[in-house]
Amino acid sequence: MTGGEALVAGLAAHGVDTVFGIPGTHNLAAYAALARYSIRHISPRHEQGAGYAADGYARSTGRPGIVLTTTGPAILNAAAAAAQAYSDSVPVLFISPGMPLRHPGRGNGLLHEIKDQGAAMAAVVAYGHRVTSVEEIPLAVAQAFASMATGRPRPVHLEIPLDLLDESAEVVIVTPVPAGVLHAPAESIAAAARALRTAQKPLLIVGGGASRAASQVTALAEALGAPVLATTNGKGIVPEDHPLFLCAGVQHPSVRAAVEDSDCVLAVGTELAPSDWWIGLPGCGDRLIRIDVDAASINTNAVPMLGLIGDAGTVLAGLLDQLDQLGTAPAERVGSAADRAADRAANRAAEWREKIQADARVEGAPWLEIVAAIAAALPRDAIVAGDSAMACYYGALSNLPLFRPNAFLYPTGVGTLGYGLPAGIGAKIANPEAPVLVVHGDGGIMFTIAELATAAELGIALPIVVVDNGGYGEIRNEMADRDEPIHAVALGRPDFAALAESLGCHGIRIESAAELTAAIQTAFVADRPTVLHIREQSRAADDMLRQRD
Ligand SMILES: Cc1ncc(C[n+]2csc(CCOP(=O)(O)OP(=O)(O)O)c2C)c(N)n1
Ligand SMILES: [Mg+2]
Repeated sequence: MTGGEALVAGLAAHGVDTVFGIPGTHNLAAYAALARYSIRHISPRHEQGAGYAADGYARSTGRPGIVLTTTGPAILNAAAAAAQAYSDSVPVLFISPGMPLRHPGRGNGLLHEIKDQGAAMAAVVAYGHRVTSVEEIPLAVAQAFASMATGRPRPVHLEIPLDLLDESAEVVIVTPVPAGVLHAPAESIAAAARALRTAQKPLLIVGGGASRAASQVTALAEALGAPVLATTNGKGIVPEDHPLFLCAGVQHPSVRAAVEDSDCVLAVGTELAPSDWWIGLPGCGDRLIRIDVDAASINTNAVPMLGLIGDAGTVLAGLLDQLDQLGTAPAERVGSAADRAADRAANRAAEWREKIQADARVEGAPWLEIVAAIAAALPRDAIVAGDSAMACYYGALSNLPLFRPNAFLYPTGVGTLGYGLPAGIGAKIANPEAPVLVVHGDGGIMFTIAELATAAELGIALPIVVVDNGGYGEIRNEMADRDEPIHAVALGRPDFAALAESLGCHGIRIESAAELTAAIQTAFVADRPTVLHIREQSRAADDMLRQRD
């Protein structure tokens, strides 16, 4: 086999069905093999788009997304996507050729040569590896998959010297070894169960690390009568109309108050990071139990009284067993007493939900009409891919209810722009039956606008809502808040509908929130993607238009 075929055979052996990439002079041997192994190739128009699409594919399936680029600028174009996937714990395998095996590495000036490609990528992924023989390629692929399937899922970069892709050798394809799960010690689980059982006012906080443990999370919340908060990446793990669910998004003052009011807080699969806790996490270490698959995270941002290192699903199942053995408090065990305990829990949750959702409505006020119009068009199994725009983090995050894990694909940690559209494409490719919707600001969508052409080529029914306030609204507001000159934020108001049409999509100008619901419903069954362009009327928007005059 050539190195290119060894790579592709290795991917096929790991069940890869889709690759997002762009061909180039240095990766042709890999492209030659793709078709032979029936792997679908998607052609985003920029490598950054390939990276975000693979991220959306991975988040929405739990299976690694695969990116294939050529050398130098091509793989560097994907680096922001690798960093985003790293910060949000998403398994994406970035594959690129590298300079030839025997290469002095001191600036020979080969095509696409950069100073240290491997080091640049190693800086933003869990690990990067450069193979040194064709025979090693299947093993390196297997190692990458094993790493992404064990512990905290994070991206990997695999570099294959460009001459090895064309070289031939006898290779042995390495097939996957089923990954084990990480268990917390039984005595820690028992201690956690006792603390939770004796708590009068327990609270759960779930993050992206609990995505694959949705049924256990809901069962635990119900067993304890504990209300549930979700971080951005935890949105949808507990269906948002569940009586014990409080809110997705933990940036609200009343969320802090709810944490302060609880006597035992269980945080599952979350870093408790400032990118979620914008106004800070209240001190709660003495009442905090954490479950995390990553030993390095168990004490990060808050040192818990009890840390359980293990897979969320396994540890939660263990906790449920222990709680069963402990039984309920005798007075609450039967009949009407049990009903009263459940009522008390539901009432406590309802009180907090009201307070937190009131905060969320104040924060999201300018976007509530749009968000409600979107909500009215979304079936229960919908997936929403958002961008770092105010309509998403002030509007949709806490005010748009979603009902399945990983239903909200959003660039949380690194907070990149240009994520939503390609991530939505990746999710739709992976879940053709599911309704997938994209929400973008007018600034962020220009970062990856070229991917409209990709979506059009694929003929996918993908509504893309562009909330246009004339520029970088968040940054404009921050400049205003600092009493500093407002500049470099106005972007004019491109005709996004016409732009969409020119790239092969439908494009519609939406004049009112009322029109939006019906337009989204039509877009969900259309023969191609639809850009829904909303020109927002707001102080920020007027202000930005004036600047352009
Ligand atoms: C890659 C990248 N570059 C720059 C920024 C800084 N930034 C954060 S929000 C923002 C404005 C985004 O504008 P838009 O998408 O229109 O959303 P709006 O703030 O108007 O709601 C900018 C420039 C960023 N987050 N990511
Ligand atoms: Mg904007």
